Amino acid sequence: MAQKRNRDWENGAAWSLLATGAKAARMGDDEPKAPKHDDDEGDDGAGGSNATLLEPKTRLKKPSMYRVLLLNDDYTPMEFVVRVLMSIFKKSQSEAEKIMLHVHQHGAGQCGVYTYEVAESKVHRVLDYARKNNHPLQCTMEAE
Ligand code: TYC
Repeated sequence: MAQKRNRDWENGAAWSLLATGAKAARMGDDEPKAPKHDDDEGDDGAGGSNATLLEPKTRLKKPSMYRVLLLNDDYTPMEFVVRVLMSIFKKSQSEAEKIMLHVHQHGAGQCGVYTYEVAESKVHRVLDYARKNNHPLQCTMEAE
């Protein structure tokens, strides 16, 4: 096995990617440590049989997530909003109708949760599509 993934988002632990041979990642061990050598003293580095030159260890941060919201207005047709939800947010017809009605009744509603760039792109696509079709539909994003 070339790599071992340790996914523990729910537990608040670091998201880590370890190369084989690295010392085991321990829960809650978030701070990078200096590479540990088995023989720190007295070795010339030229041929220790089990010397570890590097312990490759890449620690990845859990990405911040953003919810994309649709806002209600009095003019955008319901069918148009459903089409937006299906085409841009990949909702089924029934999910799209449910979200559209929620927005219609409550003033705003969540279309999905994405990383920053994906959320931003979806907001732009909604606004462009609405503007091209002369609808005042508004869409925004906020940190989760
Ligand atoms: N309120 C709109 C209407 O009655 C429908 C609508 C729903 C508009 C959701 C925008 O995000 C929206 N035609």
